[in-house]
Amino acid sequence: MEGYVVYGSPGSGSVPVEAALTLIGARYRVIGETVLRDVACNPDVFKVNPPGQVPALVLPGGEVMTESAAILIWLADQYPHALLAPPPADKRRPAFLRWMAYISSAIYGLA
Ligand SMILES: N[C@@H](CCC(=O)N[C@@H](CS)C(=O)NCC(=O)O)C(=O)O
Repeated sequence: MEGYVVYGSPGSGSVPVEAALTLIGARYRVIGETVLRDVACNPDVFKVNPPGQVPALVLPGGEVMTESAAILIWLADQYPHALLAPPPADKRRPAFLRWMAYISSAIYGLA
């Protein structure tokens, strides 16, 4: 199977995506800048994510996902063996979704 492609930068929101892929045991490669401010100047990023932001994740089938919370929830659901999140029927699931949405919408931007 062809692996994932992560568009990112050290210290950016691509770090948890890379961590999740590592814990899952998935094959992936990273395309990115060593300095976060250069992300906004990287034409490769704009090709996959027109707002020019990372993280962006290219799935093995070619689809592109953006938005950290969406990517992390999707990965957790695709690979339940990695135990990255409570499964959909788990009583802890509502709190998990609540915090994923809150962190990405209310806290991420503060950094
Ligand atoms: N809502 C997005 C925010 C992504 C974001 O702000 N990424 C930053 C890096 S951590 C970025 O790409 N900044 C460059 C820019 O906005 O030009 C998410 O949760 O993934």
